[in-house]
Amino acid sequence: MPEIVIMKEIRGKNEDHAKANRERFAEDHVLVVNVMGAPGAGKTSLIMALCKALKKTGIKCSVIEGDLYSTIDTDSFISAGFDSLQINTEGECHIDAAVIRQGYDRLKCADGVLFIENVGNLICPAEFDLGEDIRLIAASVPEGDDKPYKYVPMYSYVDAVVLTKCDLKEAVGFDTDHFTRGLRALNDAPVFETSARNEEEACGMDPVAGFIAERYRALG
Ligand SMILES: Nc1nc2c(ncn2[C@@H]2O[C@H](COP(=O)(O)OP(=O)(O)OP(=O)(O)O)[C@@H](O)[C@H]2O)c(=O)[nH]1
Ligand SMILES: [Mg+2]
Ligand SMILES: [Zn+2]
Repeated sequence: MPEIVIMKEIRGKNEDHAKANRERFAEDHVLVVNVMGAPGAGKTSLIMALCKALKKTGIKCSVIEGDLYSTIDTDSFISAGFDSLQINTEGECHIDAAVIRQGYDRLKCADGVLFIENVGNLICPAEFDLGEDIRLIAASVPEGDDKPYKYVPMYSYVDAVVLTKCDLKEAVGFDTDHFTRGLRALNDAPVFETSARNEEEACGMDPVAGFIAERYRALG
């Protein structure tokens, strides 16, 4: 049974907790990647593929999972041999910096990459700095190529965009140029195209893992 932290309330100002987190992550030589996206966008599948790719390059990965209820995603990471801890928000549609600190203090993440899978939601996770180094959105192609035009705060907030489920591009008529034009009106985050339907067919992961590994090595 994985350890679960229940998120109760926001204690104090989120920005103060985020600042303290950022200092602590830097002291511990931990690169933190906040993975956001809609429910079912493929966040867990993406993080799993990235953990495996980074492990091959000798980088240790841990995962904090944020969900309203259940330990389904944490169970997957523990089964795959990665340290993982579950936060259950019991109704809240985002996680905040204070609860991340509680989870972080229970995981031994030093000298590695920590992925945080945020609650599936394209709105308020963009209002809660967690103290992370990289804000990454998993944008699945079945959601449609118009999302940067509609979910402007989220698409303005991110440092990297990973298009997921690219195996479904043709089936759903996803126009990458239209998507990218909408994104470019907001920011210049790199866009990666991936598919993680199953392990054998996972593709496009190495450039994303390379982007994260480069940032990790830049910590010194
Ligand atoms: N076709 C296809 N399906 C995918 C891909 N990645 C994930 N899926 C499927 O999409 C569903 C959701 O994937 P998850 O990785 O659990 O998505 P999530 O964003 O973590 O979901 P929540 O945590 O519930 O919000 C699962 O049925 C996956 O098998 C992909 O690249 N291609
Ligand atoms: Mg998930
Ligand atoms: Zn919320």
